[in-house]
Amino acid sequence: MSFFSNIVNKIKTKLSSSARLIDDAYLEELEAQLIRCDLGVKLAFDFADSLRKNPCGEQQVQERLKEFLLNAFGKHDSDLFKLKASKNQLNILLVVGVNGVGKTTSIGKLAHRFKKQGYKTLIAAGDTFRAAAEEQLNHWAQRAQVDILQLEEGAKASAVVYKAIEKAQTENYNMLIIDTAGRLQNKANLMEELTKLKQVIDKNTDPNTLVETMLVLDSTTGSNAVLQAENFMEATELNSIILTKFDGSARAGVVFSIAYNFKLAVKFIGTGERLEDIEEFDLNQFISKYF
Ligand SMILES: Nc1nc2c(ncn2[C@@H]2O[C@H](COP(=O)(O)OP(=O)(O)O)[C@@H](O)[C@H]2O)c(=O)[nH]1
Ligand SMILES: [Mg+2]
Repeated sequence: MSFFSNIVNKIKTKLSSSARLIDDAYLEELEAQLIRCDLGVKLAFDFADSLRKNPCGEQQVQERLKEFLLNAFGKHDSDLFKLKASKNQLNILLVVGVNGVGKTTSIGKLAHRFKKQGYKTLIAAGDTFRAAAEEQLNHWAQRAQVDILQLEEGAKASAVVYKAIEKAQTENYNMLIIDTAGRLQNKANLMEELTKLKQVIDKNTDPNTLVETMLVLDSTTGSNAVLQAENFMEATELNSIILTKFDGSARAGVVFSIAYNFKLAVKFIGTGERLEDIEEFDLNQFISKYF
């Protein structure tokens, strides 16, 4: 049974009334279930409200939710979820997120993916805080067979980013993916560093460069992912999301919650630990799969 029919059926079993039109008790239970499924309070309330204003029978709830989500995320703009990279320009992906969400792994997978698509790809070891981080990124660079830029121990992340951009420009790379630290001495330091890295990028690139800050979120953390998104948005402008660990206990709801609350599109989904385990997000396919 799919994720959303599951929600609707749970409500049916709980409310044994066979009322044909949804009532207040039904709507309250629906809101609770949607929140439990990580769709977020705002989306759950707004959807219930739309049913209140324009009631329907229980049978139609699932279809109405599907419609609501498609409308909310721009039925006419499925492009929203697509990374607008092109080989005719330099594309820079600044990958941010807390420790352990899967930044380095996703960078390895993306590098592999873009290389296969014909991009000249460089990855930059911007997580200079943990010694093991560079080694791990190196390992991924080897697996993906792409070049890596790293500086001597103790170098600053901003220096890594500066050098990487310089290398990308002079050696005609068209894809640069930058790893960053997920934790520094404290949150303020981390946010300050990310702001600085973004400034270095903006200062050293021309308007023909696509610069995309991608926040990596672990889908298994549910609503905690939403809090992380809020924190990072305070520090820097985010452009999109990479949602990892979507294999196993997939929590589809969080995709919608984030997109709905922050108008941030999930562009890639990590589905495992292998090099190939990353997919481009496809809204229509995603909704069909879960309804
Ligand atoms: N199952 C699964 N594990 C993942 C995925 N992405 C990352 N991981 C695992 O999550 C852990 C942390 O990943 P890492 O890339 O080091 O996170 P970082 O600290 O954000 O750089 C590692 O054990 C990865 O193998 C995914 O899509 N699926
Ligand atoms: Mg890492």
